[in-house]
Amino acid sequence: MASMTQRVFSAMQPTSDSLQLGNYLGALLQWVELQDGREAIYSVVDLHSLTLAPDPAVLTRRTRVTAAQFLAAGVDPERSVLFVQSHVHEHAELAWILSTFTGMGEAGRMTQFKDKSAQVGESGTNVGLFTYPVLMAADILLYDTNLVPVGEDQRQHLELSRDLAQRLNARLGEGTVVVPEPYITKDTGKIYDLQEPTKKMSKSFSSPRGIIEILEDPKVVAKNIKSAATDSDAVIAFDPENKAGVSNLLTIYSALTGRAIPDIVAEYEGKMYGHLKGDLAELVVEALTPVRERTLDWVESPDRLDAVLAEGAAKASAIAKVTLGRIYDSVGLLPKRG
Ligand code: AQP
Repeated sequence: MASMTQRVFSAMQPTSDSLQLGNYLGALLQWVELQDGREAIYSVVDLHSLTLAPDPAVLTRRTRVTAAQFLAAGVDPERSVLFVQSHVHEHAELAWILSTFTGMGEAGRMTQFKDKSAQVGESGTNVGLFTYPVLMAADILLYDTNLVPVGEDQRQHLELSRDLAQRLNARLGEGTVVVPEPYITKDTGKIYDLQEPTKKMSKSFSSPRGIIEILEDPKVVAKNIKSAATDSDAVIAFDPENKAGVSNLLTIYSALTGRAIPDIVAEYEGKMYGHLKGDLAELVVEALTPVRERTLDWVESPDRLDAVLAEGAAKASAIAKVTLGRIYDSVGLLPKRG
């Protein structure tokens, strides 16, 4: 059953040619940190990304480049399992079982479905987009996961995963699955769009000037930070409600330097927004440049990258097979002989 060491699971979709700063600060840095002393399993969830109807060749390319960015940011294949979701068929199978435990009403309350379906319109809204959180619950429960490091936008989906785990245990017997806990950082759990600082930064939905992409040309990164939307009262203060733009910049500054926000505010007292933006642009470029360079190295060695993913899929499959078998038995599916 559940392993003695705490198990961590998280994933990202290959929905862009580059991850964005929110993915990096809100999730990826925690993935790297949680590798210490725990059993970490990370995935590129390509099945999820099919909900946005990607071009097939683009999806293949993005799957590799997403995995490359995980490695470049510090996911260590010697210590963690890194794999592509579609390489482990148990994810789709468990999602079916979990969908029979999910109420229509509770799935319909997911705010990300409402947001994404509004963004893609009626013609782009498919059933997969609606059942997305059920597949996400399957991703997590398959690995007897204790801890799930994600950004704030995934909190509601994680609640559903917990509810489903508790429901399975209540109906099928305690210990059928492990109930996962969210791991969401308070400060960087939500990094905002630079042009619309009340919306989260997003790979698929932010505008080119609202986003910081990890793999972007450093000149564009700097330009986007320097032209970030701020208010007109020209006072550097942390006040997310009334000064969303500058507060977002201060959050990023603090995350990259490890310095407390009041400290940074004190340093910039009486200075112009331009000062803060110029310094932050340098900090962001400095932090992202090595990640970009290491990603390009991995992308240039697709065989090496595919070998890491193949090894990860074999390790993930070995765990997933056992969990799914246990759940199949619990729900009463007739065991296959021979
Ligand atoms: N702006 C953000 N601030 C902090 N964390 C964030 N995450 C995403 N945006 C921010 C976290 O990064 C991981 C990415 O998960 P995903 O690829 O499944 O997609 P998502 O949550 O929907 O993120 P995106 O970047 O907005 O992707 P698209 O555009 O494809 O929907 C998660 O842990 C998420 O919380």
